[in-house]
Amino acid sequence: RLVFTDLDGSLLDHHDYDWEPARPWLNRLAAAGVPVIPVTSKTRAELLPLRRELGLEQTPFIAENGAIIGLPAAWQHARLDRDPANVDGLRVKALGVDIDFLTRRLRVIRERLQADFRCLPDMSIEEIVEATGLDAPRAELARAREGSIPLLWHDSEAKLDALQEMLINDNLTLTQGGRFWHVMGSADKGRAVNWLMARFAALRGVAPWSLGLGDGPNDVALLKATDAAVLIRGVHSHPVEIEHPSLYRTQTAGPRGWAEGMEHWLGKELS
Ligand code: 2M8
Ligand code: MG
Ligand code: MG
Repeated sequence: RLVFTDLDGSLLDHHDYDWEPARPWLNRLAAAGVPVIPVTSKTRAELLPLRRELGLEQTPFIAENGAIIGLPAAWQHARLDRDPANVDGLRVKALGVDIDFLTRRLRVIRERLQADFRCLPDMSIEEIVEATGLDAPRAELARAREGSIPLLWHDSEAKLDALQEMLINDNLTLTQGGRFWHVMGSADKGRAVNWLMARFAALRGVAPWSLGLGDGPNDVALLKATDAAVLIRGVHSHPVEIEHPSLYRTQTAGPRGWAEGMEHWLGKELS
């Protein structure tokens, strides 16, 4: 069994990033040996302290909306991973495109569209703190992008459609997070989840049973990739549209909804 989970607005509260209500379930899953795999818009740099805090250092992670995958030692494969591991023992896979390419493309698109939007790497620490409620050190880590660029959109719907059209034409992807729009290569959370399930199968010889949890439009691909899914009540203005044969919608939001979804799918089994 594998649990794939979004962070912001799901395991972590949308406003203050608290995860206390999910703690008992994280402990239960750890005791049962069920890996909890973060699947997030956050950067690898943001995940390093967070994984420590959440007790998820032994599990892989998916960062930057599916552009980056991090594999701890137990998830590395002698034949499939040929590049050397990082100093921290992690192996990092990039499924998207080079960040410099993305930066350049967005610059050109801004010129052509004359659109008003602000890219997170161009924002000051104060602006990021103001927009997200992160503290300054965490805001700094959010700026360390490797495969995706979050942006705040200040222009019309029509121009947003035009942006999307230009991105698709360049084989790039646009997806919506809690506060930002995110631009990346042809990566998404679902592809990265499938990649990790294939890795699990390569290591263990069996496909895993998987549970996915998320709250936003950028989690639809993640939820669709898993056997059972939890759509956590969000703070989003428009409802998330998804069809899934085994979907549970929570009554509560954030980490409370996360625990509610866990109880629904695994409550009996891990009692
Ligand atoms: C951004 O991601 C969230 C995901 O829902 C958003 O779009 O609102 C990213 O910049 C991420 O790196 C950062 O940690 C997060 C903080 O709220 O915002
Ligand atoms: Mg979210
Ligand atoms: Mg997210």
